Amino acid sequence: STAAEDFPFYLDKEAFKQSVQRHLHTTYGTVESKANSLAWWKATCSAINELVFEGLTETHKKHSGIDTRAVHYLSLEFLMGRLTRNNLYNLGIFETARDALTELGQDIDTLCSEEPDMALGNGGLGRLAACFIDSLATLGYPAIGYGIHYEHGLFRQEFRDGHQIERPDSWRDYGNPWEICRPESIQKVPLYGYVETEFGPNGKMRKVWHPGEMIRGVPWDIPVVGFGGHTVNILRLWESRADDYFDWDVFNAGGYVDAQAEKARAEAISKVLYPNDETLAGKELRLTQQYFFCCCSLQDMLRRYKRRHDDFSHFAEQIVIQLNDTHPTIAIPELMRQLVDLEGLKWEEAWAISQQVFAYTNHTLLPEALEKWDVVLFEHVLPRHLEIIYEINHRFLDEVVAKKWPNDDQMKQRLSIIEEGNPRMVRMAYLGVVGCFKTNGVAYMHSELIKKELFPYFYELWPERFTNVTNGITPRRWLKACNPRLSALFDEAVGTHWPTDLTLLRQVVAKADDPKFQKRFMAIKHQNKQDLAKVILQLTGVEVSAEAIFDIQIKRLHEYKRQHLNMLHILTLYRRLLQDPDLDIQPRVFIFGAKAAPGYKLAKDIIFGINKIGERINADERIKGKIKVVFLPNYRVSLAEQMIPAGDLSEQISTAGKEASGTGNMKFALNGALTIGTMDGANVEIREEVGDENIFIFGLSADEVSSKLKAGYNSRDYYYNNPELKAILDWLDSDYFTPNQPGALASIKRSLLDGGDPFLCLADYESYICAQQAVDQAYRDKARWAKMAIINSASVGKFNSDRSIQDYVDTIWKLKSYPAIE
Ligand code: 26W
Repeated sequence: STAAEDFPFYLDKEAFKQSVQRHLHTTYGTVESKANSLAWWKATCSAINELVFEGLTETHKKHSGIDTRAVHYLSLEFLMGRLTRNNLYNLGIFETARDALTELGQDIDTLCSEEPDMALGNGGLGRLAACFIDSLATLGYPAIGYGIHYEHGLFRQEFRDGHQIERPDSWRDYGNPWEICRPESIQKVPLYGYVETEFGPNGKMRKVWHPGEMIRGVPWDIPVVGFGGHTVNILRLWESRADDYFDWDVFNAGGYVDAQAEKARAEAISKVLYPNDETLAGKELRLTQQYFFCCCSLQDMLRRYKRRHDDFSHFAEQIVIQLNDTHPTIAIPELMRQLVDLEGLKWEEAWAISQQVFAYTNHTLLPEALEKWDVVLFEHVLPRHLEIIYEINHRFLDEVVAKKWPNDDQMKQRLSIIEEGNPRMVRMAYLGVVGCFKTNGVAYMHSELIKKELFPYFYELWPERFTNVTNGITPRRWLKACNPRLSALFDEAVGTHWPTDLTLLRQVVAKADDPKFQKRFMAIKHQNKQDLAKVILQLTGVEVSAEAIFDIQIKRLHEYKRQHLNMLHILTLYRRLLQDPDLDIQPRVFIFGAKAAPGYKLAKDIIFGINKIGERINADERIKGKIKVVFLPNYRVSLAEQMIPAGDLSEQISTAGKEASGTGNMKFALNGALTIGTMDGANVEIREEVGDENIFIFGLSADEVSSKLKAGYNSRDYYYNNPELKAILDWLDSDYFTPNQPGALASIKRSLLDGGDPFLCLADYESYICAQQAVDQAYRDKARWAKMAIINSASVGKFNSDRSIQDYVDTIWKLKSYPAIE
């Protein structure tokens, strides 16, 4: 591990021990003989916090002292997971704490698993935000994350007879030791009501919004400890509360009960994270959530700015705001409102500032994920913002579009932020592109598709606004903390600086052929697989062998990610084994983890299908345990940390052109799994880094996918032309996997045939099966596999999220680094 002297907060074991004991007594009012693991964990956190808060104060002093430019990362999701282990590693005191706790009779792993995951996100986008704030603090950049303090994060998933059941997630039930409430920074948020045009004393016209309701936003700060402990930034999450002033009105009118109802309505805003990923529901509460946190965050920024400046001439030098997808784009008209209506700036001045401040990251090309809001709903919730959007749009169409394409009404319609139709809709992605100085995609290929397919005319208008920043992952959480065995091996091989300079691992490529190194590398993988096998047994009751290939697909359940293509491979192998029980295949365990959006019927059917197929296969003695299938319930960050170090094969099999980037693919490669994948998202760049001979690429390219769809794709052709494919699909109509429930899996087959197979599973089936055969062959040659695994692990330094952040800094944010503590 990194040398203690590299860290500013060296704390010896005795001091840590005493601190934990003191907190056990004086913070939690208990004693060693009574305390359970939860109490010990909390006391440990309090001991850690003594260092964290010191770093927080120092960072705050440094950054406010020099009045520095800072990035404000607005995101509806931050998928933080657990923080204890992460904070210990980032402070450089993990070993100290572990040994201190051992002497207190406590096991650090047990204590760390007392912490509930902070599951304030759905998937890739939320986890990316979490990796980014880790990297920002590690690199010493002035930064703040802004989001919502959801009372309930993403639902907890249980299986009942193979079906997904959603249960509420309550991550703060017993208090969260990391968060600090900041009532001194409460903000007020207006909603509903109407707008009036008034004339001021000078005869100047102005718009006045008379809100129908006022909500309070209460900030909770989560300290974000950078690796090395030199900077501690904050994540500021807003909780909604009823406004007391409003309560009093209703109360005085004799409406005590009504006042309680008002309170419940207000608190509903931050009650629960929407569990939809890639599909929008158009719900009023979701728009309210988006506005609520943007409004609070902007007021917070303006308040801080105004403490040091008496006009807005330096605003765009001090502040840059990154919008994590379109979810916070309402911040653009909100800044205009605050500057024009509240601060009295001229429209042109305010717009010039606004245009220099905002940048937008797009995370998806799927049409069903592109946010649009019904104009009528919008006007009801945010009447003033709709006016402002009309004004932005009007000026854009008249001054920009009409200049470039004179007398071209069709072009105006195409580019309008308002989509004409019934109903009329506000296109949030267009508002993003028009209101931001940069729009970026999250992998090279995705950024190209944004220019060519998603916003071709905007690209023609403003080519300089479009750019790429390839995603990354923090190597602290996704290697150092989750895979201590491999980390120790790398420490030995290249020294201890790889957690901040991941490209150092390239040196390990030279050892990829060394039999001794291969042995050690694969022994570690084997131990990690044994650990996961225990978890699998505990969670599913299924016994699996660490000798088998661990073939893992973990990500949200979605048709475009094609968990059902993986399922078709499983069915193929199973059928072949039944036909020939002596078939020579490498034993495999197929491991899944995925949550389906509660309203996404087919996604839930696929989960059910995999569970049922697994039950049948796992119980079938004829195949002698050659394949097993397990679906681990309640996939989340902390489970990913146990699964990824144990992966042999990483399934990245989305339809080409659909996965913007993927980040799980990076985590697996870094931990020595080989990728089987399509030419999609960041897979393309992973292939570039590891070399074509160290990855299993299959399937249609994005170009081939779109030409096939244009030419009229007929999945039935594949069904009728491939008897094996036909047989396994027909299996789904039977009750073979669902005794007494014939046809319970038929919806999956139907989607692939009658449904037209929109994500081309059948077109890619044969190529996928071939690639899987190549995997099987490669695994037989232990030395070859080891070499490939080592090369993967050593070659993906590019995907360090520190590099992503440095790219954002260089091309978009233009920040300077100011580590607070030397
Ligand atoms: C409106 C509903 C909704 C909710 C969430 C639409 C879209 C989303 C997200 C954009 C979904 C998401 O997490 N996208 C993923 O973002 C990752 C980080 O950039 C990428 O690696 C994934 O490819 C992308 O699917």
